[in-house]
Amino acid sequence: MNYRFRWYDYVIFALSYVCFYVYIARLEGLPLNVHVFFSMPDWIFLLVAIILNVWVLPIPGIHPRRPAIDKGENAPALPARQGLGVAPELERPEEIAPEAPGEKLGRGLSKTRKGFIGRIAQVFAGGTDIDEDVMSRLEETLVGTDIGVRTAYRLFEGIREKLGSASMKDASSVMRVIRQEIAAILKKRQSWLELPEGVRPFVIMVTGVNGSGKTTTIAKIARRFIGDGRSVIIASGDTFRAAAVEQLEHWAGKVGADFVKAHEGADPSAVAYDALEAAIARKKDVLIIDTAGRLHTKENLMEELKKTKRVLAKKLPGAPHSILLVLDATIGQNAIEQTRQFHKALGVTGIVLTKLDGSSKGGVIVGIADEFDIPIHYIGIGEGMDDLEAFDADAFVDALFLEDNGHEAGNA
Ligand SMILES: Nc1nc2c(ncn2[C@@H]2O[C@H](COP(=O)(O)OP(=O)(O)OP(=O)(O)O)[C@@H](O)[C@H]2O)c(=O)[nH]1
Ligand SMILES: [Mg+2]
Repeated sequence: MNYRFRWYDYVIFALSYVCFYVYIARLEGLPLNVHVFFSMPDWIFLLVAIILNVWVLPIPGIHPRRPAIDKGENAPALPARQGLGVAPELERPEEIAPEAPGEKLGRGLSKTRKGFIGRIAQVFAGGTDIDEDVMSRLEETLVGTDIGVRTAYRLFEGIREKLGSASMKDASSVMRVIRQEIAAILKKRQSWLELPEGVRPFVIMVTGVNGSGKTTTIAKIARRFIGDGRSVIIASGDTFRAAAVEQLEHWAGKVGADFVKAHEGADPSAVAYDALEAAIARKKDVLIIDTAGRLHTKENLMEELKKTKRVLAKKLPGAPHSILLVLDATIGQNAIEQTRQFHKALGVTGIVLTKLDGSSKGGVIVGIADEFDIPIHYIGIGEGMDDLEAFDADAFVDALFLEDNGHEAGNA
């Protein structure tokens, strides 16, 4: 397990050894140039040394330290910090045993598993040899899935090439090759959203069409950061609907983030500017800005988002450090076109694919990963605050190829 130590942890650690030295030095009569503490009893130094040590070291039961942020399956299970206004229902009850790694993801991907990998597996259901007939059915099936036509052909060519170079002519060998090809595509896009040292506040602008899950995802991300001990401030750039501002304020309160209030109809970029000023003044680690998903026209929306981006950069060079695009997996291939449009207008730096739990069209993630050189940071697999996972390509592929009997299809 990785633990996150701050600079002052190292200082305190060093200090504890200074105290040890003073204690030993006084007992043994070693040279000691510090005379100021001479009236204190020796045991005080030993006690201070022990307390400082315990403060720094992760000791289960006494001082369990928080794991480092976004390290795969550890991250979602992070407990929320006490005293930050976290609603009781958001906390994971102690007595409920945590799900085994991958179990939740396996459940979340069950529909996509059937709708994507299940369809491919059907091609080989007859158990016949892999002849030209089967291969052309495979090609047709791939084109018919949600990965997009271009990716389907690329994937098919990759499979054919691999099959040609080796004598793998049974169904399980072909499934293994398909699995490898999909894993290779997804792996290129695995990149967790880490806060770089020295960037404060780290500004995240969250974009995406109406209803894609932006606001919910913001709350989930904020909760993860807060669970890791970071301070978060949230602002609503979706000022076109009073309900949108209220929804975000509600979530900010629940996860224990500060909220910059904006009134309905306010200029979204002015709200973003004020929020950034507040984040700087309050020395927050992270600022997350929600944006509108729909305006009168698509052009209006993109212009508004570009303006917000410009205003942020003017106030703080380098901001926004992350432009997240939230995509709804239930819309399938349309997510590819949405990515194209948002990326062209804004230069998206990371993707969150939501609602995988409710979609059989999650195969679109392969198309997005294949077509765009944009990291996929998170996937949403439910409406709950813990139902956001850092995208882990291996775990994702394992869950995707999980068979109903719990075995993995196409695994070597
Ligand atoms: N099942 C499931 N539902 C989700 C997920 N993420 C978001 N939702 C639901 O999707 C609906 C829309 O989510 P919002 O967060 O309001 O979406 P939005 O993009 O902010 O929407 P607008 O503000 O209208 O543009 C809500 O009912 C969420 O609970 C997910 O990963 N899984
Ligand atoms: Mg919203």
